[in-house]
Amino acid sequence: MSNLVRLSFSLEEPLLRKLDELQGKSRYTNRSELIRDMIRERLVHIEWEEDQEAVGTVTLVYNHHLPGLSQKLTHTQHDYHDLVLAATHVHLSHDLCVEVVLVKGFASRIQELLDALRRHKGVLHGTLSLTSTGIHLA
Ligand code: NI
Repeated sequence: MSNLVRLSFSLEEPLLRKLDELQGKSRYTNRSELIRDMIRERLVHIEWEEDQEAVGTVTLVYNHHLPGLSQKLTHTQHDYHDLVLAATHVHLSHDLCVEVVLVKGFASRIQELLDALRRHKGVLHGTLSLTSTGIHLA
């Protein structure tokens, strides 16, 4: 772990109140923890903007009764096999399935995979949760 450095900086009073509100809502025990996480959050957004390598999960809810849909979704994942680390399928109900795909790769290609999966008829919802490989955050 890196050495801690103490620093001081100036903030307008209303902004300081907002910071303390954020700390209260997020249940951080002190401002330093909150500010550290805010800096990391910004760094991760810059990684995405610069299309660096990212890690994420694609979650799809779909109706498996549509002819060939499961096969099409598998086929699309094979098209992006260099991104896919793992996939888990759960039968949600008689009709519906959820599939969670763990991915690692350039942020833009992960977004491409999500778009390609969502385009298939019968996919009711698809989301992407993107995070960092963590390499540039330590
Ligand atoms: Ni299923």
